[in-house]
Amino acid sequence: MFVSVRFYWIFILSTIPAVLSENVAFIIIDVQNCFLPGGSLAVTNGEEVIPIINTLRSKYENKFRLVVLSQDWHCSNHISFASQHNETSAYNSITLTYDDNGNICDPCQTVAYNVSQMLWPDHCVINSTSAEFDDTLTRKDSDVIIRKGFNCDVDSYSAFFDNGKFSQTGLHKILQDADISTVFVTGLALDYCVYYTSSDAKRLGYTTYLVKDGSRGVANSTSVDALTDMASNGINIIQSDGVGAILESITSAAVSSCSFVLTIPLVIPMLASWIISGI
Ligand code: VGL
Ligand code: ZN
Repeated sequence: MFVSVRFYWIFILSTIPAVLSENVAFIIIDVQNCFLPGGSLAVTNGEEVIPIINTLRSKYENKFRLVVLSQDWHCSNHISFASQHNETSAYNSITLTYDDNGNICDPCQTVAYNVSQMLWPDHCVINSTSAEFDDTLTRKDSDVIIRKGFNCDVDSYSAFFDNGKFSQTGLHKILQDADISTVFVTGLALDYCVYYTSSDAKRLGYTTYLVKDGSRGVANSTSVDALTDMASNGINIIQSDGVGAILESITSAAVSSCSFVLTIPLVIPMLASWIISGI
């Protein structure tokens, strides 16, 4: 009896950290050499996101249950590279056609999906230096790395799905398995991969915060459009100095639900043991 009561208390107390720790993931999109100064698809001022992301990590590391880094990871003849299309140059858009299995076709017997594709300079080729994360970006062994865009025939702006929504990267399952309900998204580029990832996160049901100063866009007009669209879809656009207060409010909500949840297993046995022992 003594042993089982002791195990009971150990079990109850061991659940406290799990109930108290926030269900929050910090998602860092594509902070890779190819998108930084000197890279083939350098985002203007892209390097400015690095100290902001590193500061958020160092200040709130213990508040993020998961830190996720996505990595654009393309075959050398990727369909999104202008070099693979004779008549069209980079930064022009084309339409790609896919059959009902999600295989690219041209010509197609029947077109099942049309996917608009912006053509890019060659970038982030698998295993190249260009695809590596920036050296100064803080990283840990526990970071979750999500590679995307390695199917040569379809692009993948979002860290959740490819652009045709033919396949998942596995990120949603990883977040679900870790019981994540809130995500903070940062990185490059605001008007493409950050925008698509945040939009999918919100659609998948996560409370989504886009940390605006922790992100930079390829172009101003597409960045403005992306921000407007995200805001209208319920994504919270915030600055990095607002992250602390949001995490605090998530913690206090967790503390009150923890106290409530623990009332039954803690108070009832306590009262019972008082009654039994005649107090
Ligand atoms: C990206 C264009 C092409 C991005 C990736 O990370 O935003 N943009 N590939
Ligand atoms: Zn890419």
